[in-house]
Parts: sequence; C-alpha cells; structure tokens
Amino acid sequence: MFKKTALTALTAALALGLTACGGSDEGSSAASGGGGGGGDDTITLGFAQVGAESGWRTANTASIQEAAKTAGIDLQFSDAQQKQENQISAIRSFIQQRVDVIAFSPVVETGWDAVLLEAKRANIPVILTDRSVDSEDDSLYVTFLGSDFVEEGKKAGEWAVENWGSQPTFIAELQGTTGAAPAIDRQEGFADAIAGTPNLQVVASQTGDFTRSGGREVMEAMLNSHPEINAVYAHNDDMGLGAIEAIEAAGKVPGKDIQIITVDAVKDGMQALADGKINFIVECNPLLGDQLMDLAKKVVAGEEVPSRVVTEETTFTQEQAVQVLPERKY
Ligand code: GYE
Repeated sequence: MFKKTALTALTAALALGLTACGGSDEGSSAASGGGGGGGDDTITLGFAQVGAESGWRTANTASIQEAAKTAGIDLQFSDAQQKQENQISAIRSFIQQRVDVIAFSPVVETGWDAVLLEAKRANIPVILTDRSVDSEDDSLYVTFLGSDFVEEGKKAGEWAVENWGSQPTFIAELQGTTGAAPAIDRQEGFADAIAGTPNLQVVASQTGDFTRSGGREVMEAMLNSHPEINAVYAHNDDMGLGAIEAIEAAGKVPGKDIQIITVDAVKDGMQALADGKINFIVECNPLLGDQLMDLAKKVVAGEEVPSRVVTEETTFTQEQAVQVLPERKY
C-alpha cells in the first residue's frame, strides 16, 4: 500500500492545523511514517463503516466503493458489524498503517475522543461521513459530510400533523440504534414537530436497531401491548418494512388500518410506498461516495474544506413514489 511522502504528510498536516497538540514528536513521527510510496501519490483512505444493517447502508457502501475506484483512491474498507469497539479497532489499525486520511460513520455518537486524539497525534485527518460524533473538541475531525437528521424527523412530524392531526392517533415509534445520531435526532425533530398537536400521541417508542428483523419483533410486541396503535413512525425503511410484516401477521392492513411514515427512501421502501403499504417517506441520501472522495483529496492536499457539508434531500408521497420508482437507483 502506498504512503505519501513525508513532506506531503507534514505540509498537509500543517495546513490543516492538525499539529496543534503535536509538537516536534508528532512532526517527526509523521515524517518517519511517510516515504513508503516512492513517488506514487495515490491516496489511501481508511473507511470504517457501521455495518450492513439496512438497504441504506448497502447503498452507501456501494457508493463509497465505486467512487473510490473512479477517483483512483486506494480504499481500505472495514465493516464494524454495528459494534463501536470494532470501529475503534479499525481506526487504530488505519493509524498503524499510516493511511493518508480516515473516514467513518460513527455507530453511536459518544466515546470517540480517545481514538480521534490518537489519529490527530499521528497527523492523520479524519472525515466524519453520514453520522456525527458528540464531542466538545471539534478539532478532532476536519469536516462532517451527511444529512440533517433533525430536519428529517421534523419533515416526518409535519406530515403527521397535517395528515393525522385531526383525529386521535396512537403512534408506535421504531427508533434506530440506541445512541446513534440519526436515532437521537430523528426522534427529536419528530417530537418537536408534533408537540403542539394533542391528537398525536407516541404511545410506544423502542429501538429496532435499524434492521428489518428488529422492526418486526418490536412491532409484534407493541401491537400486543398497545392494541390501540393506528400509526407508525419508523426511523428507517427497513424497520418500517419489518413492521409491515408484523402488522399483516396480526391481520391488519398496513397503510390503511395502521398508517406508516419512514425515513430513507431506498428501493424496497419506495416500492412499499408505491404499493400503498407505507404512507410517506422522508428521503435520506446514501450516495455520499463522490463527495467523500472529493473531500478526501482536498484534505490530503491541505486545501480548506467546509467544516459541514449537508446532503440535499426531499420527501415522497405514494403518488410520487409511483412516478420515480422506475428510475430509482438504490
Ligand atoms: O437512515 C439507516 C441506516 O446513518 C443515515 O443508518 C444512516 C442511517 C439510515 O442504518 O437506514
């Protein structure tokens, strides 16, 4: 595997201000770490992915792998199987390999400071992709590329207010992975949006870990303990699809007896929306690969990048799903 020259490493690090807590030791370790490439200037990107928990994640991984190939970036890819300790070991191993830049989608928000400080001390810039961290020290990463999850929750809540708000609605909320940014933020945005509408009540709220099986199991239990449930807000399509299975198994009609809002807009979700089993989907775009490679190149070259890059996204009704489904790529 290529490593950039010592000089490039040092220049990039200095330009990014990453030597702030470094001093001469870090400077010289960056220098001794480089030089393996012998003139080859291919960038090596270490990427620590969350896992393969959902259709969204599969599309996100494919986008990153394809974009790396197109950009001529050497991608070192690791799948953490939704475990923070696996992501931390992957990042440590990227540091040991002295990759040029590290990117990762933190499975949960907290607990990253120690390993990010190790990357900073090794002068390896870090790009947060898709999910952010909850840390007081924003010098631990260069930029964060991803969606505004609070906004997504808000869009879901606004649709609920408009479409469900005039009658008593007993909502089951299927939360994403406990402690993950999209679970925390999508819950918050939704709660804020429905707060002034007393007809809308979240009667049960539990994690389904962003998986289809998780959504099905949680929904089964909720239908037993709360037979009044007539609406679902799922933090992603996969859990919504699992909920549909549970609702049908309970002899009810998804989309009619129990209306459903989800987030993501992956193909299976959009198909269920077009089929009338889901009622509304808030889009979350997984195709972050090209933007990530662009940021990685700039960061390694020592160019300035914005500290936050927000993904643009929309929402879909059933009619819109029917229209866009044939061209949907993921
Ligand atoms: O919505 C969900 C996935 O972090 C935005 O993670 C991502 C979320 C996505 O498992 O399906």
